[in-house]
Amino acid sequence: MFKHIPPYPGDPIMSLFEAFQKDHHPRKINLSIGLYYDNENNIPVLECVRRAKALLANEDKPHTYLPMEGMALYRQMLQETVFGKDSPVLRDKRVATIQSVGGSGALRIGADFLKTYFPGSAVWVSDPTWDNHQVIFAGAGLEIHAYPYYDELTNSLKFEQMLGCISTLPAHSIVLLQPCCHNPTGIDMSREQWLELIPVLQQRRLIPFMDMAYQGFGDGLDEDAWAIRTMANAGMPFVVSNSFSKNFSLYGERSGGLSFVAASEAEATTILGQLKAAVRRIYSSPPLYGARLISTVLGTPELAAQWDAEVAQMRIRIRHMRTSLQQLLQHKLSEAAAGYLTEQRGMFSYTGLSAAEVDRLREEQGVYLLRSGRMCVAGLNEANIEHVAASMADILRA
Ligand code: PLP
Ligand code: TYF
Repeated sequence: MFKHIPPYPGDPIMSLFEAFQKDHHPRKINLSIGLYYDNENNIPVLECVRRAKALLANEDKPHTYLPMEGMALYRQMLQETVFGKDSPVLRDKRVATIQSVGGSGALRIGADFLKTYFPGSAVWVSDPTWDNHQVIFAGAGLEIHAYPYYDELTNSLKFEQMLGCISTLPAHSIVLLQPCCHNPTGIDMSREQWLELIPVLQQRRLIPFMDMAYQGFGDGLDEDAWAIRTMANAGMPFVVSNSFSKNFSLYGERSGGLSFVAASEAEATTILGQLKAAVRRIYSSPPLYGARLISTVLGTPELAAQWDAEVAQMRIRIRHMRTSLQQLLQHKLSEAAAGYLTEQRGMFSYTGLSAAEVDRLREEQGVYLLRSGRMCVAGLNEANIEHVAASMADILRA
């Protein structure tokens, strides 16, 4: 019966992480998958989450179903986190938000929705982008193209080519953008560049799809949402997917959201209805526990302030690791241009290392990067950074 089914080769990032877990190298260091580790090399349980857990354990509420669109308080808190408390689009009730199964679930429900209501539209993603963007949009039956983004020669953004490409797209094309901490390059658009891009998106009647998985890891929770809020103020329709996996360190609880910014309250209500229908067709309703934890944190001012401070701690630690690695590399390789490390933002950096160099780092030194040269900077700590720098320097010198 099932003989014709071909084997699945696996997700390259997850497969590499599994190989890391099995590796017996005494000094192995995981800089591959996007996980935030603290300086003691642990995936943290945030203190605000720990306190929310204690509150929930006391309440001992039943594990009932959530509605299709998710928990009301979670959705409200999510909207305020993404769009800002005083957002005019929230005040006008022009945003339709559902709780999603992680950021990935938001991308998929959004992709399905767009495929249904804009059947002729293709999606444009940055070159390169997170592999799963392609997988998820292709899974929804959308045609995928790439716009220029990363310039290998200068390890920076090809903004003019990017803008040039997007300026030629047909109306209703879907343009996937990352508002902060670009995965995989770590290279973000500047505010000036967003201010050039947004009118093009608006005038050409394109559909921006803003995918935010690292809010708070760049410059701050509000700062990182600046492009989203600027688009909201421009009075244009767009889509936002967001994930709390990293900034709450709640990866496995699958907590995210999908928001459509519409032209009116009535339009937003209709969209919300169709998003609920989409959820019902696939998984009926989203998971409960992550939403309870996050809404408890964000709905309790003291815990919300603590979250903000803990996100700041994670952001500052990542920045510190960027500066330290840069200094070590510059010291070891006077000729090395390690400047990219502090120019790039968020968990990832594109190092410019070739696949062959990445293979040598892994095989000889136990240092795991993605073969694209992407490094998860959040895997560095005071105890392993010297080894990483020495290993990179050896390989770059050879
Ligand atoms: N979008 C980007 C750019 C990501 O890097 C990730 C990472 O996991 C996601 C979406 C998906 O988030 P989640 O893990 O919550 O599904
Ligand atoms: O890019 C990353 O490493 C993160 C984590 O299928 C991730 O976004 C990687 C692969 C995957 C899901 C999440």
